[in-house]
Amino acid sequence: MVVCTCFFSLSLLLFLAPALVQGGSIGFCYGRHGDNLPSVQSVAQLLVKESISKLRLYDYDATVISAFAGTDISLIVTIPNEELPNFQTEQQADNWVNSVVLPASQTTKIDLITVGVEVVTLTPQFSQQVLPAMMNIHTGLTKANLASQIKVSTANSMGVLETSFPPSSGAFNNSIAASYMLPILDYLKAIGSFYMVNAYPYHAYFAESNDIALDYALFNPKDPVVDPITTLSYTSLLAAQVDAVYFALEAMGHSELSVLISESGWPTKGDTDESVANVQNAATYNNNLLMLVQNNTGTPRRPGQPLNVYIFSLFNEDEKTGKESERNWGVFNVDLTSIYYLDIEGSQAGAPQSFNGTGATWCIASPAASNESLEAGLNFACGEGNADCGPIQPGNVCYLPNTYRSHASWAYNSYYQRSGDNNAACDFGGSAMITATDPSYGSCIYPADALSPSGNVYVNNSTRCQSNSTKIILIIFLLVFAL
Ligand SMILES: *[C@@H]1O[C@H](CO)[C@@H](O)[C@H](O)[C@H]1NC(C)=O
Ligand SMILES: *[C@@H]1O[C@H](CO)[C@@H](O)[C@H](O)[C@H]1NC(C)=O
Ligand SMILES: *[C@@H]1O[C@H](CO)[C@@H](O)[C@H](O)[C@H]1NC(C)=O
Ligand SMILES: *[C@@H]1O[C@H](CO)[C@@H](O)[C@H](O)[C@H]1NC(C)=O
Ligand SMILES: *[C@@H]1O[C@H](CO)[C@@H](O)[C@H](O)[C@H]1NC(C)=O
Ligand SMILES: *[C@@H]1O[C@H](CO)[C@@H](O)[C@H](O)[C@H]1NC(C)=O
Ligand SMILES: CC(=O)N[C@H]1CO[C@H](CO)[C@@H](O)[C@@H]1O
Repeated sequence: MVVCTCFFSLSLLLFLAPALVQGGSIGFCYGRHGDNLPSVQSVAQLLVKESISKLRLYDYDATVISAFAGTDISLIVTIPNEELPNFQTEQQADNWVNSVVLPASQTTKIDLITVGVEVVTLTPQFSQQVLPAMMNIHTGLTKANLASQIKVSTANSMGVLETSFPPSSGAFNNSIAASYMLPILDYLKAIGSFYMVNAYPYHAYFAESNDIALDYALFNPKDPVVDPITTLSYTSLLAAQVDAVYFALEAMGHSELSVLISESGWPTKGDTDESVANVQNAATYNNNLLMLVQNNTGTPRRPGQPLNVYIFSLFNEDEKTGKESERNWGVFNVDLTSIYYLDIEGSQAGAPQSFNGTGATWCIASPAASNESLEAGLNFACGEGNADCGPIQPGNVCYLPNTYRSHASWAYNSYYQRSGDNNAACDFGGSAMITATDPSYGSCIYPADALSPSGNVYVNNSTRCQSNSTKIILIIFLLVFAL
């Protein structure tokens, strides 16, 4: 059938795409404030399996670092804020470099050392110790011949900006601009390092939900926000935040610095006043964030400049305090299955170009599930689960491909939709996962939940192929661009 042909050629093209799109990188943050977290060794295996090659640690624990020895995973390690006083002399920093970094660097890739995290906003009492510690550590790395491979920086929150909207008004808080920020920026320039920012559209949206559209926070470009001064058009709050930082850097005479997004993400669960913290929005945000990186579009102020992003976070952290959302930023369950589908390699054939956060969710077989668990889940769903398993019977529209994964996905989704999208109904012994990507293919149209906007999900044949053609134009564009 015509429909099928256009989909198959589409997938072939999409598989080529990731290799052509180069520049930006995607990593994960590995927060460990949990009492139920998997072993570091199994985390290393998970990253290898998921082709995740960058990881940000929040300390410099030697046993954690060594779990990544011999892998292609490169690490960011961190000097925690309260340890900054221990790095105030060259001798102290040399000792640390020689006892921690140098031995680890023989077997483990280390990219960068973060000297304090959000120090001015979280622990201002240590502010004056950040730059001396950065200098001493960089000097120690130089003596150990490691300075060319390991950069040194410090991570800031968006809170160091006095203004961030419109992006062109981006400026550092006056009370720290000259005294704190400028000397650090001068030093970052001198050593060729990045400006690191933890950027959370979730927090900005949560603080100002009257003024910020959820679609905009989730990268859905329906109503772009135009900067009245530059007339640059923003389709996402994250891009606006990053550009506000670029404008602030420019205002300090540091347009040469590159921004590294050292944290960003979206929580899957929150308190009752945090209803936008849910699996659907988290899947939407993070998949669109990945697409922004893979698209290589950069930001309006820095078009085409590769974005390097660390997604916060690998796991939920049950020992964190504060609002419910604080404990629920994870992408993976502690049993290492995914909480939701994340297109880490950008190879997802047939995915919509942009997820709509207020749109639908589906339940499908987890890529990690064994045939045995899928068979058991399938038998349950089609048996006592009462799922609609007609379409996967021989000769019917969803019979092919005749695999456990494909049949289980259909049956799981049917069961999930009939349960009214209850997250608990998408489990099947851990062999199932929720996704915000429509799993439909050809004439096999997966039903979606009641939340889904009509036309977006229950598409008929002609609308499916319209979306193919836009996708193909995108791919052709990327091919031309790559040449
Ligand atoms: C700027 O920093 C000062 C001192 O830390 C703080 O009191 C003030 O609220 C900050 N201003 C903004 C707009 O964040
Ligand atoms: C996303 O879906 C919601 C709910 O149907 C709709 O109101 C909104 O316009 C959609 N956004 C985009 C960008 O399509
Ligand atoms: C990626 O690029 C496509 C085509 O330019 C665009 O439609 C889509 O919105 C972009 N997605 C993101 C998240 O930037
Ligand atoms: C799982 O089953 C599919 C057929 O449904 C088969 O192609 C595949 O090889 C099986 N995988 C394993 C690991 O046995
Ligand atoms: C299919 O979608 C097109 C475009 O939205 C619409 O004009 C047409 O009536 C639809 N056909 C059916 C059978 O629903
Ligand atoms: C798609 O087209 C095929 C062949 O024309 C038809 O059998 C099928 O019912 C259509 N599916 C939908 C969802 O309209
Ligand atoms: C660009 C492209 O090949 N689009 C195709 C998508 O599917 C429709 C319906 O089969 C075709 O007519 C288009 O040519």
